[in-house]
Amino acid sequence: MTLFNDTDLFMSGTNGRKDFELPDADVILIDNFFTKEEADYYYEVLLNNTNWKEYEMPMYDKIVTAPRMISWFQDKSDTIHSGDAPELTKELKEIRERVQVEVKLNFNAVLLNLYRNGNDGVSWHSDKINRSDAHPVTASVTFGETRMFRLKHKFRKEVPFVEIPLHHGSFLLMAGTTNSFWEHQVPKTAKKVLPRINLTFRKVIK
Ligand SMILES: O=C(O)CCC(=O)C(=O)O
Ligand SMILES: [Mn+2]
Repeated sequence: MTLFNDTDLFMSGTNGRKDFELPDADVILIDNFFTKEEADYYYEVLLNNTNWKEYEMPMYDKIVTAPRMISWFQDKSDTIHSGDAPELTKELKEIRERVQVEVKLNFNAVLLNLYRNGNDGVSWHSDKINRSDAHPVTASVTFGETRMFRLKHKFRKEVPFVEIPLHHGSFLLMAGTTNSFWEHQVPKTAKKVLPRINLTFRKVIK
């Protein structure tokens, strides 16, 4: 398959792990976390076999349809309210295993986002998982089109914002105080882009 065949990225062999030296944040990027073959496989499976849903969200004084599609999966457990979220599929469990081995943390839920084209995106926010977890860790995996991921400090206007291209097969970790001090977004783009799938693994506590 020739989609997303960024030879520079996949042939560089650096397998680089990049630590961003940001104040009040702990952000790590690993390009090529999945091989091109693995990333192509997961992209196809997730794009075609996921029950993608639109959802409504408040925007100023209106309710609007979010510019992306989502699907939630969560482990079943007596102690956690999983709502209607189904169990993680075989492929989602495989991906989670790779992520957990890397970060040495466990996650019990994953949110899948589908950005169908450049009109889809997510506006500035930080990940709030539950009230009892002051510093939620989110581990994010991307398959498909490269889109920009921006981070900005919530309180220190003099700190420059950061722009990270998230490539096919990449992994991004936001740990420590990142979600307390920084917001992130995936801006819309006027470029003609193919779909992008993003998975954010989370630990939901009751
Ligand atoms: O698509 C992304 O890279 C980020 C998604 C995100 O921020 C979220 O689901 O909370
Ligand atoms: Mn987020």
